[in-house]
This record gives sequence, structure tokens and C-alpha cells, in this order.
Amino acid sequence: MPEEFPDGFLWGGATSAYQFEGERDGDGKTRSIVDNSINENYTDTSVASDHYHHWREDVALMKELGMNSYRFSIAWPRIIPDGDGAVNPKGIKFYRDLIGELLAANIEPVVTIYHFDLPQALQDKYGGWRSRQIIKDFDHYCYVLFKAFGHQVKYWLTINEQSNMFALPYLLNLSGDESEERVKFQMNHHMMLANATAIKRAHQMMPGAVIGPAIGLSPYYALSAKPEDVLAAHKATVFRNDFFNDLYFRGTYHPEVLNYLTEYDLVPQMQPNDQTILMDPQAKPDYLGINYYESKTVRAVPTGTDYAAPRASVTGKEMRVGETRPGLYQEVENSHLPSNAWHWEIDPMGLRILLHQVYDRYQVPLMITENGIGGVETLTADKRVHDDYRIDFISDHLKELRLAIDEGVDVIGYEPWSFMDLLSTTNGFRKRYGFVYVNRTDEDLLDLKRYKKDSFYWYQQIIRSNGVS
Ligand code: BGP
Repeated sequence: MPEEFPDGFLWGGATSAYQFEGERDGDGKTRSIVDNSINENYTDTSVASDHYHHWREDVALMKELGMNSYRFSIAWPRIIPDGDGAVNPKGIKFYRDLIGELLAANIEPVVTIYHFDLPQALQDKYGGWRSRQIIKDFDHYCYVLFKAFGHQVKYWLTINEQSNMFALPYLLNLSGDESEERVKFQMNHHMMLANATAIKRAHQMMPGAVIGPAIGLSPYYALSAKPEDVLAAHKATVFRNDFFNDLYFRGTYHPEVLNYLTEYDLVPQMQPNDQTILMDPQAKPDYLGINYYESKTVRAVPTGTDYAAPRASVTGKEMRVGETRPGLYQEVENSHLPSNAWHWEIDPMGLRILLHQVYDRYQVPLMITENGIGGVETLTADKRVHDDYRIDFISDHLKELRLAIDEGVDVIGYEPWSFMDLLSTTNGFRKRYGFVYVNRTDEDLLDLKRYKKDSFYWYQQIIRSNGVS
């Protein structure tokens, strides 16, 4: 990488509230649906990385790392514990202090409004995203945030990984059963309306705001050059990428998706005004956050095949199950790519391919809002963590990102996952992503001390030289 990244490029790191903060049940906060489902099935969110009590120290580490931006999320059940009732002053104070500290350190906050943590109260009251009522309650939550923090925060992200909520059903309080397919598309429709309403409100309340969704995307490759497989790759791109992005940027359902939904009786209930809400020019995102971890490979599959929802590998021992959509595509392994211990395929060039695909179609600024690699890590006797594999992963992805920029794609920032170790969605502290190690395991909180990994010092150099390695 001989050349610097563009002037003003945002260099940061990302986290999310339920994976990082802890203080799950204190200072007025209530439980979210992920606090509850993860407790039962995966891992405990009560302390996480205890950022709630280490935020000042954590911001000092960000400053030392050289970050000029930081992506984090606000927990809805900390701000409005009932979901739709009174505002919790302690919640507002926590984020006001954090944002103040970031700004004092010249770190631009990039704030995610919703990162999977729906207040359990709203799930219990009316089924959460199943009900249209959520659009009003989400709008009110956004209003509270924009009023409290709008004068300090420029970059906003509405909803994180709407696409992946389909893949991990517990993120929507679903079981993953095929019979829920219809419900999922209905929830997705409500999320689209909530997203558009939030963006419009942001534009009205904060004229200088830059706001858009953060979506998990992969480029889709055909397993072979057989035309059937190439068509399957096209269909997967349409279903897993364009479907969401078209609704965000064009306000329309992709015709191929609509045909499929009609054929399988999955079309969500819509109201006459919905199209106006989705197509409102004020509701158009200013940018798109892209979470990129891996590419996907697909082959053709006959119409009569059963639908299979994707399933993560929790221990790494069992294989992941890719999605199968009858008649359209089936996800398969790519023998040309290495993978990590949980079978996530490593493909830096896939990032460049994806950026071109998205930018060609929508021509909007893009921000990498997640990218990174998880692994099992331990402290050495002299309190170091040698994570060369992370340095290689990020370095290789930055090279491709740089090439994409040279080739004309407008990328405004890079927020790797994650700034510091935190809970993995399905692997707790067994799978670490950070530049900073947090001294705890799933079973034992130890002392929660922070230690800089080798990648911390490497990334510090990258930021210092604006991307020249
Ligand atoms: C994304 C989520 C993050 C994060 C990341 C890594 O899908 O937005 O919240 O957890 O994936 O995934 P995992 O924790 O499952 O390894």
C-alpha cells in the first residue's frame, strides 16, 4: 500500500451495547430480547466487557490507538426501559458522558441506534417487530436520541444487519422454524418502514446528520461456470443483498423477490401509504454501512427442495449450514478459500468485489462498519497476545479496500470489529475479535483488565500513516 487513504478518512473500531457494556440489569436498564435468549442458549450478557464501568479507560485506549472515529450502539432498554414509556436519565447520562469523552479526544462518534437489543417489554407487549406498533415506538426512541445527542453526533446508523437477523432467528425472538418464514418477511417490512421513518426524522431534526443503515453483505459466487450455478449466484445476490438495499435506496421491492414471495405466499401485509413512506426522498439514506466478513458460494437447487435456514457453527466442531432457498440457490463451501475455526471463509478480494457491486448499483458513500476475524486467544506469561493472524486478515482487507477506492468506489471509513474483545453473538469470549484483550473467560470474570495485543500496535501505525503500511 504505497499511498495514503483519502483525507479525512475515518479510522476506527466497532462494538455493540449488549456485547460490550455489561450492567445488564442496573441503573434503570431492563433486559433486551438478546439478553434473554443469549443467557439461555449461549452466553451471559450481564457483565460482558464491563465497558459501562471502564468507559473512560476504554476511550483513553482508543485515543492511544489513534482512532478518529468509533462505532458503538445505544441500548434502547437503557434509554427507554419499557420500550415506549419514560426516559431513563441514567441511560442518557451514560451516553452523554461517553460522547463527551470521545469528542474531547477528537474521536467522531458513529452511533448505531439498534443492534439487535429490542426491549423485552415490547416483545412481551405486542411481539416486537411482528407488530406495526413497533414503527411508532422506534420513531419515538429515535426522537429521544436525536434530541439528546443530535447536536454532538453527526454519523448515525439506523438498524444493524437487517439481513443477518434472518440468518440467526434468536435475534428476532424466533425459533428458526420454516413456518416462520412469512413472519420474517413481515418483520422485515416493519423494519424497512422503521428505518425510513428514522432517517426522515433525522433529516428533519438534524440538518447536518449523515444517516443510513448498516447491513451485513457478502458477494455471491457461482460454484461452477454452469449457467444454472451462475443464475443461482445472481438469485442469491438479489435475495441477500439487493432486496434489502433496493428497499433502502429505491423504496421498492425487487421484482424477482416479489415474484418469489407471491409464489410462496410470503408477501407481507402492506398499507396503502407504505410506498410513500419508503420512497420519500427525505427517507433516503445518506450512506450505507457494510459489515463484511466473508464471501459466499452457491449452486443451483431444484424447486422441490426443502427450505433450510442458515445455522452458525457454535463450537466450530460441527459444520455451518448454509441457506437453501428452493429453486434458487444453496450455499456451499468454497474449496479455494481458507476459513477460520468456525468455518467463516477468508476472502479479502471479496470485499473489493462487493464494494464494486454495491457502489455501481447505488452510487452512495460507503463505510465499512464491521470487518474482522475471531479466534481463540490467551495472554502469554508476559501479558502479550500474539495475534498475527488478525494483522494479516486486516492488512489483506485494507489492500483490497484501497484498490476499490483507487478504482472509484467512495469509501469514507473503516470500523473493524472489534475495537476491544467482547461477547461474540454465539461464542461468548471463546471467540475474540479485539485489538485489546479483556482478561476474562466465559466462566470466570477474572480482573477484566485490558491488554494491548500485537495488532493494537500494528493498527496504530496504520492509522498514524493514514493507511500506508
Ligand atoms: C455481526 C454482528 C456483530 C458481531 C459480528 C461477529 O454479524 O453485527 O454483532 O458479533 O457479526 O459475529 P460473531 O460474534 O457471531 O462471531
